[in-house]
Amino acid sequence: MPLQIIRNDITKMNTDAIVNAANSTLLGGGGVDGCIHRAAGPSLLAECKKLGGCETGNAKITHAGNLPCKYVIHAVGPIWRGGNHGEEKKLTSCYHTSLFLAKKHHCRSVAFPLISSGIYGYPKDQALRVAVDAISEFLMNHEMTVYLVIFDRNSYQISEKLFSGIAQYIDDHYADAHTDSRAEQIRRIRLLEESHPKDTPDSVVYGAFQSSAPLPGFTSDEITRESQETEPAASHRASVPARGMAAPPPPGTFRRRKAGSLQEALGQIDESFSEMLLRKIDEKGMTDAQCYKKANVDRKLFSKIRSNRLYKPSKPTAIAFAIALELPLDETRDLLMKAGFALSHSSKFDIIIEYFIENQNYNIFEINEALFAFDQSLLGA
Ligand code: AR6
Repeated sequence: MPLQIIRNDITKMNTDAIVNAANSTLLGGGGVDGCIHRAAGPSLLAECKKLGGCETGNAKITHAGNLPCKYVIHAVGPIWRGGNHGEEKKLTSCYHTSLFLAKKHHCRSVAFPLISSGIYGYPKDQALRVAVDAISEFLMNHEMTVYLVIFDRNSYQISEKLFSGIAQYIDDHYADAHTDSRAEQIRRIRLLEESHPKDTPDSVVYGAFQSSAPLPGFTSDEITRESQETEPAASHRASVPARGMAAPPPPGTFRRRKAGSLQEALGQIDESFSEMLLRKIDEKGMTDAQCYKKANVDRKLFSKIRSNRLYKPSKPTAIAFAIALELPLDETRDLLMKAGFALSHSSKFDIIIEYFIENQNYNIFEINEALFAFDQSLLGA
């Protein structure tokens, strides 16, 4: 995953470089600076003494002493003076300068603390925004794995408006799903069994669902509705062949066939996740790189998905692509279904995703900020 937000002590990070939130003397101090110098040992200070300090918004690199990383990049963030003294520009410059220094030293992975958000008093939600924007902008044009390391829960804040908007949305939707009684669940299973009787020996079921159990959080009604809704769209899609392959077979979520050879059976598989993804990238007029970068997905993983038509992504990866493609909810569900997943109101993670899609906010990094704030897995891979 090109950008990850994680909780850790930055001195424990085994990345090529870690970034220090230093002051302009570069001679050590409190906060993360103190932790890094203590963990690195005296050789770090000895090297810093030779650097002649550093201006605010800039960064300098040293070796890392006893730390597990190879380099320490000492970045000097701005002191918060109300926001009208070029703080944002200087903070952005800290991230960009550090990232370019890392690149120059062939680092493939870098870990940042939230620069300026401690002793220097930068409001935490704004410091996070600047960090995520600056790093994601860099990642649009460069290959690197960047970690934003959050030391303690209190040092991480998303904007109050966003937080309360999501909390309200979760409250409204989570409650619904949890009112389902056991009787209701049994009723749904029965319904599904009626619409999808158990296989007889001479028949086999192909399609998005290969078992008679509904996907977690998916009701049989939803499945029926889904199959009705997807049919016209799927027949339209059938006329657009996926790259390098024949047009997908005719639509239909459930199809019942006489058993034949395994090879014959496998030939009947619907358009796969990978095929649908590539088709949608083309339909949106995006390049592959634009899509996987917007999805916060590593280039190598994307190549695997592209070259293996039966690749099965994790749910966060599948959703990441739906976000990158800016798909509305119904199409997001279609794409997820190809990977065997659904969106459910029994899951906070799913509700948060739904919140962003309904609000047409497809900024994956902002979504990840929110997911992290609610202790959920992040999107991408
Ligand atoms: N790992 C990761 N993050 C940490 C760690 C750690 N071990 N320790 C603290 N943080 P700060 P600043 C977080 O105050 O605001 C020093 O004296 C912390 O929770 O370290 O840029 C320098 O010498 C906060 O979110 O840096 C400068 O004089 C973030 O790191 C001045 O402080 C930054 O907090 C720089 O102040």
